[in-house]
Amino acid sequence: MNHFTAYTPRPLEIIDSTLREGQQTSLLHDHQRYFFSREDKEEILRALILYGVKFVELFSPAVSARERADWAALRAVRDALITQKGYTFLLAHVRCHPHDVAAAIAAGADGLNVYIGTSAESRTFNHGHDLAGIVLRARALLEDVRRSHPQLVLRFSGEDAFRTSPADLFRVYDEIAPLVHRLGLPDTVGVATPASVAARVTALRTRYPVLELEGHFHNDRGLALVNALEAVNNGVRFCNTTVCGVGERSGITSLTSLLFNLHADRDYDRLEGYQLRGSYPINVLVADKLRMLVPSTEPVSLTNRTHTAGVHQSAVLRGAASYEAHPLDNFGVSESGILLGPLSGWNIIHYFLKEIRYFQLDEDTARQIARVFKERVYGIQPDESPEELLTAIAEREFGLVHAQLPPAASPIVQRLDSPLPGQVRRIATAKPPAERANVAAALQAFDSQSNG
Ligand code: HCA
Ligand code: CU
Repeated sequence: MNHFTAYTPRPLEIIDSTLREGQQTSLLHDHQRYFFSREDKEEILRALILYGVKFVELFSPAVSARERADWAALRAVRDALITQKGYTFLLAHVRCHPHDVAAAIAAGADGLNVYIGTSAESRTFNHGHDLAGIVLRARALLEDVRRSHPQLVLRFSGEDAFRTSPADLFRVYDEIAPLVHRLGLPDTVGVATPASVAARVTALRTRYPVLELEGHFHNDRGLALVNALEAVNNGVRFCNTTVCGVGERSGITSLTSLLFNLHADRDYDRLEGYQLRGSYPINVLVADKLRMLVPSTEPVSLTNRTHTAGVHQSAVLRGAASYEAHPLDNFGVSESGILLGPLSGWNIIHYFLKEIRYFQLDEDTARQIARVFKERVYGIQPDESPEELLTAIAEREFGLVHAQLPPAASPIVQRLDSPLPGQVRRIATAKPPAERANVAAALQAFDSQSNG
C-alpha cells in the first residue's frame, strides 16, 4: 500500500526535525550529551507522533553506523502507533548523492529530503558544482529513484535558497519540479525576513502552482518564528520545526511556538490534528534530554506563568488574566509559579504562609513578617531559599503554628535554581523533576482524553 497517496495532507503539516536538525545543536556538546541515545530518540518520536506530527525527518543512515541502526528501532516505534494514530512518514535527510539515497532506501525510509547547495557560497565552498552540474546530478538521481522506488515521497531543496538569486533558483527548480512532491525553501544561514519570505514564497507558488512548498528557517536573526508564520500565511503547507527550536547555531522554528502563535492568531484550521495540550510536556521532554530546562524564551514555558514583581503577584492572585494573556493551560502549562523574593508584597507572603504552608496567621502578622523578610532576603546565602528564610522567620521569630491539615499537595512556589540530587545547578524555570517524570505518559494521557 502506498501510504502517501492514501494520505490527505492537513492545512499545516509539520515536518519535525528534532531528530535531525535538532541533533546538530551545540547544546548537546555544551551539556556533554553529544548525541541522543536510542531510547531518547524512541521517546521523542513517540511524543511527536502522539502530539499529532505526521512527518518526521531523520538523519541519513549514511551519517554513522549508529544512526543507521537506529532507523529500525524508530520504524518499530512508528509501527506500534499506527492503530492509534495512523501512519507517520519517516523521511531521510540525504545529500544529492546515490550513496545516501541507497542507504536511506535500505533503511526503510518513506521519503527522501534531498538537498544540495545552490547559492554561490554553497557552490564554491561546499561541493564545487555549477548550476548545470547540480541539475545534471539531481535529475539523474531523482529520475532513477522514481523509476525504481515510485512509492517514495520526494522533496528537493536548494540549500541556502535565500542567498540564491531567484533566477538561479528557478534555473534549478524548473528542471526538478516535475520529479518531486515538494520543493524546499531553506533559510540555511538565517538571513530571511518576513518581507523576503513573502516575496520568495509568492514567486515559487506562482511558478509551481501544483507543487507543495516546505519552509525551513534558521534563527540567526531571531526571526525563525515570524518567518515561518509568514511562510505559512503565504501558502506554505509543510514547515520544518524542532522541539524548543534546537538546531545548528541558534536553531530553527520551535514546534510549539509556531502552533501557539497560530492559535493566538485564531488560525484554528491549521491546528487540525495537533494535541496542543501536549505542547509543554513535549518541550520538557526534549529540554530534559538536553539537560536543560525549557528555555525562558519559549512561549510555551512555565516562565510565562511565573510572576516575580509584587504588583504582578498580587494582581495575579485576584485574577490571572491581569498578567497572563494567553491560554497557556491549553498548551499544557497547567500551573503557574510565584517567586518569593525582595519584590514580593505582604499579600503574597500572607498567601504563601497561609495557603501553601498552612500556617495560621492574620493579615497584620503577614505585614510584619513581610517587613522582616524584605530586609533579610537581601543577605540570603547561596544555599538558602527565600521560602526557607520566610518559613524560618514565621516559625522561629513569630511563633506561627501550622493548621492541622492533611499532607499538602505539591507547592506552586519553588526555588527554581536549587540543585537536584546528582545534578548540576539549574538556572532557568521549569517544573521540578518529580512533576516532569514520565512526560511521555502525560502525552499519552492527553491523547487518550482527546480521542475519548
Ligand atoms: C543542513 C542544512 C539544512 C538543510 C535544510 C533542508 C539547511 O544542516 O544540512 O534540507 O531543506 O538549513 O539548509 O538544515
Ligand atoms: Cu537547517
